[in-house]
Amino acid sequence: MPQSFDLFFASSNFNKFQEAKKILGGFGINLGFFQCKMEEIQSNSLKEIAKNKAMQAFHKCKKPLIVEDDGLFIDSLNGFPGPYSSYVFKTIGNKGILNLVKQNRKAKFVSIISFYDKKNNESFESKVKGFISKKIMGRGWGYDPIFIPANSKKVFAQLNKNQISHRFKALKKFSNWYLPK
Ligand code: ITT
Repeated sequence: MPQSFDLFFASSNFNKFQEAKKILGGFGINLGFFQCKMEEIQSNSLKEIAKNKAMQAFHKCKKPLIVEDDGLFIDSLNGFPGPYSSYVFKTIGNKGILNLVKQNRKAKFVSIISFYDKKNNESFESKVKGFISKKIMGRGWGYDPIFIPANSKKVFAQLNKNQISHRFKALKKFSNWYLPK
C-alpha cells in the first residue's frame, strides 16, 4: 500500500531532505520527498528565493509542501557565498572557501523554510553563528566539514547537528505554526 505523507519536502538535495525528515519526525510530522530541480531566481534575499521555489514546486507536486533555501554567509567575504552557496560549493568547494578565508573566520548559516499550499505562503527563518575551520574536518555533506558552530571546537560534520542546526531551528518555528494548537 502506498505510504501517505502529511507534507512534502521539494528539493534536489537528498541530504537536506533526510535531515528535515528526521527533525520533523521528532515533531510528529511525516515528511515525504518530492524530488525536483527548481530554478533559483537571482536575488540577495533567501526569503524571496525560497518563496519562489515553493510556488514552482507546488505547480508540479500539487500537494502542500515546504522547500528550504540556505546560505553560508562569511563575514570577511561580505556575506559571500550567501544565496550562491549551492553554486559555489559545486564550483570551488570547501578547499576554495578555505583558500579565501584568512584572519576573521566568523560566519553564519541561514535557513529559510517556505510552506505553500495554494492558500498560504509562510516563511520561517533561522540562523546559526559560528566560524570557518582552518582545515577540512570529519566527513559530511556540503559545508559541514568546515563550519564550526559557536561554542564548539568541532565542525557540523563531527556533531549531532540535527539538534542545533539552522535547519532544526527553522523547522521548529515552522512546526509551531503548522501543528494544531
Ligand atoms: P534545492 O534548492 O534543490 O533544495 P540546493 O542544494 O540547491 O537544493 P540550496 O539552494 O539551499 O539547496 O543550497 C544551499 C547550499 O548550502 C547546499 O547546496 C549546500 O552546499 C550548503 N548547505 C546548506 N545547508 C547545509 C548544511 O546543513 N550542511 C552543509 N551544507 C549545507
